[in-house]
Amino acid sequence: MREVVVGGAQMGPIQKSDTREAVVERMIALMDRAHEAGCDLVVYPELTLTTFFPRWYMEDQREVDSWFEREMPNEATAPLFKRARDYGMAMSLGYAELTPDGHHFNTQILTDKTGAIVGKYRKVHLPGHDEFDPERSFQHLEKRYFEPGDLGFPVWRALGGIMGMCVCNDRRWPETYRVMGLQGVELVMLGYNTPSVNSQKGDEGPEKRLFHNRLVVQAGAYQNSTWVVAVAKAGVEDGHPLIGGSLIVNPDGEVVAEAKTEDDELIVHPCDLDACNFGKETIFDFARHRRIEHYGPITGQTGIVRPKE
Ligand code: CDV
Repeated sequence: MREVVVGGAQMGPIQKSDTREAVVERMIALMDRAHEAGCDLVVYPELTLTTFFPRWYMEDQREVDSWFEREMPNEATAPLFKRARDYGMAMSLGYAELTPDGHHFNTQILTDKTGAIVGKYRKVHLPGHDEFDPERSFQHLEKRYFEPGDLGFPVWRALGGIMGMCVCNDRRWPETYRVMGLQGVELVMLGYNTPSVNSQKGDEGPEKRLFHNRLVVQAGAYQNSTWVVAVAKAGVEDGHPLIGGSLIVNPDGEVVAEAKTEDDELIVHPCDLDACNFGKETIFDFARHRRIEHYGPITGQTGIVRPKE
């Protein structure tokens, strides 16, 4: 048995006016609860430190950059890293990263139990659009503010297992999990900010959105025989609702823990990484069963190529 006690630290809403310091206090309170629950690892959502700013259209690059972190840890997050170190707890959190040479990424990191950053992932599948879209009921400007991640889908040996990360929209794409699955991933950490209503389809509301959230996370876990921890930023941010529904899914695709609120809430589960072995050695033994000679279109094309009429 290789057990990692995992805490999914769902965050309630963060308003535009909330400071990073105030958010970090809330994150530390969740970490304190995780420590009491015996967690080895605590996972925070996508863009944990601020409101989901890509819903706001901005033209002034200085204003855009004010939502980004130039270093990690920094002054605002230092107390969080210190508390994690004091507890000997690993953590994963998402933030907007501005690199020294001026690149903008939607990033998730993993620290070990000493607080050292051992893994970095940059969101590959950026949803939304890059110009103001009057047709939508609200904006989703990730393509305006971020570049697609340039690190691929790496995995890391940490906490006695093989760990991977992705961010929000990545969870809807089977390729995300499979590339990590092909590296033997045993626990995928991800955060999300998912609006409760589809901005292009008003009748797609929270029930459907929560259904899709479970569907993709459960499928990704089962088809790659891995644990997945999916953590929301939830609730109403400056009038814009986000779904909750943070969940932990086992390698059989079953939900073993799920958040009940849209507030700061901790979900916990002891994840035995050895539970990944059975699926990886039987029905999803990739080496025996995958037929790569038929998978060319997956890496060879993006859009649909329909047969001729
Ligand atoms: N932050 C996100 O990536 N949100 C998307 C929305 C736009 C659908 C998501 O996949 O949840």
